[in-house]
Amino acid sequence: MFLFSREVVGTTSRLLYFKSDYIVLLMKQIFLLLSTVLCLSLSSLSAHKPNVLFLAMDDQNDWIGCMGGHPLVKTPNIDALAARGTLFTNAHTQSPLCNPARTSLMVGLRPSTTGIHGLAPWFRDVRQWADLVSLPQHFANNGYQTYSNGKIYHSLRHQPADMDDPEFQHWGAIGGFGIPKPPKKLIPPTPFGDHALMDWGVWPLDNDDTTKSDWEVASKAIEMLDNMPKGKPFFLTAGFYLPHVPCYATQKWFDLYPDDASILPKMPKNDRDDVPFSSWWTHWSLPEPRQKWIEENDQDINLVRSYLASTSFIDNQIGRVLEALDRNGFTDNTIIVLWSDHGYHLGEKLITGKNTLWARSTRVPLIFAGPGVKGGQKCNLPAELLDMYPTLADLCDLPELKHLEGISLVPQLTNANASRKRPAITSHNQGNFSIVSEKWRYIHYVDGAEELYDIENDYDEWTNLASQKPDVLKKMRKWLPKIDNGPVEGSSHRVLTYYHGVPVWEGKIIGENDPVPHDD
Ligand SMILES: [Ca+2]
Ligand SMILES: [Ca+2]
Repeated sequence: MFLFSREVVGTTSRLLYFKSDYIVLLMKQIFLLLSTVLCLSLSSLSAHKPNVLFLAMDDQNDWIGCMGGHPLVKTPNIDALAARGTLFTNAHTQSPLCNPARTSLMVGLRPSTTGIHGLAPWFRDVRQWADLVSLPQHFANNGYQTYSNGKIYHSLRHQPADMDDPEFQHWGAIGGFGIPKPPKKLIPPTPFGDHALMDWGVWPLDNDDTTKSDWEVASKAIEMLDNMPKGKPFFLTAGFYLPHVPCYATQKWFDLYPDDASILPKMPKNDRDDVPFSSWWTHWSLPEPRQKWIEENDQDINLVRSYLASTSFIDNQIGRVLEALDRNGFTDNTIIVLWSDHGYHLGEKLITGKNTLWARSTRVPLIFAGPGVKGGQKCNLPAELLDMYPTLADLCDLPELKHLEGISLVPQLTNANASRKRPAITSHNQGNFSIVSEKWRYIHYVDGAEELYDIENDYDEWTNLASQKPDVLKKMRKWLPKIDNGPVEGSSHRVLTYYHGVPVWEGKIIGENDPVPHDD
């Protein structure tokens, strides 16, 4: 219309032209003004969004002061965080193994859905899951700057070159296991090939923590906080490697614990007499020594003390990062979440390591603190690491992603007694599940064998009640996931399959009369 007016000759039409030109200009200005207001309000909205500090421990079981898992453990910084936030005392991993556990919590899907059961593959290499929006990507898509330090994914420590959509926008410390490393292992050769990671003890000897890789993970996170650009909210991670083996710590952390049997967990020698034999299939042959080897080689006190020392050292690193958060004035507007990917046995049920469906493997620390989280709460309702994704999205008012399999814990973060009907479910390879309610742990193995523990009265899960409580079994079985996918293509390491009644561990058939490896 305006263009047409321009082409008409004559005073009236010229007037029309000027009028219309003025209107165009006016509309342009209004549009500009509106866009500026919109941009300003969006950026101020995003500037006021809470930051997220995502803190991870590796293979940390419930031996944390505020969780009561070990009477002597010293974790003052984690306990202080729990005291000003909400601690989930009945939180469980979705898998007792790094890759499936971490993939699950980072993409919000169960291992029994993705088929990621082993230490391989990396989920982006699976065509079906390559484009999943991970937790940090969801934050990046909504105006956050994302920062990675240390171990968050199982094996990803830097940005893959061929990836358009980065896992994180900024990469800090890579970290690593057992760095610095002693010139040779500190303990005697272990079964299953004397694996380099199966080691523990005082190292380095100079009592200097600053050369340790987890010190560097904390330091880099601190440096990022000290230099954080203003104006955009951040999602910053610090993923620590300890207390994953090798459990090396300096002498000062060992000095926190007596060098005697008082630090050992209780472990009745006959504890597996009432447990199905198929429980052995989930950890059939592994580098982690059985308790028999540990005792024969006089390593029980040494291992437990090394694990406890490592936990206290990591607690100290967490304290350093929290101090930097505070010093930079971020504490009031930052949601802190602390988690571990799964637990670890230190002799209970006659083994060391993970890969079981019992409490020591599945029960993990899970603490939230910050805006929107009530302080000083303990929530005993079941919670899953899978819930972190929808919870953080909910707390930061990000768009809801319908495909996520977790449930937001925001109701419990404001009221620890808010109703939650779903139990916590852990799987370890196809067909093996643990289901935990407030009162019970139910375990179902791939061959149909079952266990049941009254976790309210039998915290250590010593007495299998499966044969005595048919009604409870019936109720718990209803929670077995309907989706139970086998290992995805490319799966390897700690993969168990079971076809036509034949268990196969890492590609080798487990014979009906085969003795348990390294146990006899
Ligand atoms: Ca782990
Ligand atoms: Ca028992």
